Amino acid sequence: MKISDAQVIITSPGRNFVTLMVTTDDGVTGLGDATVNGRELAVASYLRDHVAPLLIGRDPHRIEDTWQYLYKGAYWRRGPVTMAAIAAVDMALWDIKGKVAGLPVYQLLGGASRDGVLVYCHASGSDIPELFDSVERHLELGYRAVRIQSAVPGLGKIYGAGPGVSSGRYEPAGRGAAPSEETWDTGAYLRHIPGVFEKVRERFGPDLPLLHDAHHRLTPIQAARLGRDLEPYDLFWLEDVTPAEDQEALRLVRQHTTTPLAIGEVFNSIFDCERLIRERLIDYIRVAAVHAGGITHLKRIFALAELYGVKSGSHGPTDVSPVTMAAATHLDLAIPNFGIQEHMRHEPLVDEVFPHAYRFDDGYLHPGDEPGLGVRIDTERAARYPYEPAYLPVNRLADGTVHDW
Ligand code: GCO
Ligand code: MG
Repeated sequence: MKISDAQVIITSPGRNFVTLMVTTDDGVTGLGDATVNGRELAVASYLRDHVAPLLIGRDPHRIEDTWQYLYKGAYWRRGPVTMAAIAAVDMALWDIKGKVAGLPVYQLLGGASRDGVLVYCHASGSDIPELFDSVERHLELGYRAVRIQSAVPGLGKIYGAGPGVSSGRYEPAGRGAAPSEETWDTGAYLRHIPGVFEKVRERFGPDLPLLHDAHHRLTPIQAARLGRDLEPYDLFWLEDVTPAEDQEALRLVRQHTTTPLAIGEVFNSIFDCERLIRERLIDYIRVAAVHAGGITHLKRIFALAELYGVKSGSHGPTDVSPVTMAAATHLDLAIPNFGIQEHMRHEPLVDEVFPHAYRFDDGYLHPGDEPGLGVRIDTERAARYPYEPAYLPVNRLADGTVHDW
């Protein structure tokens, strides 16, 4: 069996997705996600111009060898563009292997270690009543763990929460020729958030697992203070407190708080989180299959994490395609150290372009039992939604300084 074709499909059913479709000479197809939010065409070119020609004629069953060939063979290693391109090839080859074997990918990964994959949803509001409504709506849908984001008085719209943002549907941030800009004030944020959690705990009780994302906006000592201030509200995790490239920052945070820490959605490789895991500076590693080298590389990261008692918490926002959600769900079901899975619902239009076997039921996702990853792409529908430039917002302080987020 040989790979005979590799096509890049760009579609924008409400937001942009880059998909690799690999076809074998037997007519088996596999799908991989290559979407890097706001930088989509860079990965599309990497795949089209530099990777697709190398795939033709290769044995699709040699997943590990292909991964090493693309990673070591390029000489230029790591980074979101390279690793998303490798991830797309990797997912497509796992998909093909599953289809040829007649087995869902989780069976190839060792079989189910649990009955379903616990997920958390996004609740947010511009004030407390709006936030409560958002939490209630998600509980009615069956969610058993909720990420809480809130607007901050005095600040305008901030990413993930704010006036006009309802029920976590804040993506995409802006479609147009340039990113929108937001204004940030860490002091106002640190003063406001603990009170929000106090009210959420009063209203929803002590048992509901609550999460919060600080979007890399804090210094280590500010993050330590937030972790400490949130201790009475017993968070499941506090996410991305400091800029992710500074692994050492988490040590200081760790020394000051018992609030569990999660990080990793912008990591691309095991080398980005090796120290965090080995030195037990985090509790959850949040890598995404698409941005960190696919199923093959995530397996490796989660296996390292298992040795140190760190659990998985894969990134699953609406800017990764259903192909990544499927890859994550197969892994989540199989690995021993699964923690939780992020689940932001895609718009119905996205699910129409990418019909999928994974399903949400009563707070859990299950990848389904279709051979392979269990996701298809309706290429005719996909073609109806051409690429549109879209960016994530840029964050500035009141004096105009560009700030982390
Ligand atoms: C999350 C994330 C997302 C990212 C987005 C960037 O925890 O879901 O922080 O909202 O900001 O994926 O493209
Ligand atoms: Mg996040």
